[in-house]
Amino acid sequence: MKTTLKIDGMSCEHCAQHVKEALEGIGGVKSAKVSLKKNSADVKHDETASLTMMEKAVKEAGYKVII
Ligand SMILES: [Cu+2]
Repeated sequence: MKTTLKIDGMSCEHCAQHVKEALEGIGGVKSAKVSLKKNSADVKHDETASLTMMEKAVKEAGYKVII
């Protein structure tokens, strides 16, 4: 499965890296490709990783998922 998230609050590559690590720390997420330029994250995951979990992880890292 692949989910594209819109991320708010990223201002540099470190932010993008934080978001990537936060998303990849979720069980069920295989990889996360974060684009600072597009303010988005392409997340490859299985059915155990929910959108709610992704939102929570991004929020805990200090950023926001825009729905
Ligand atoms: Cu930053």
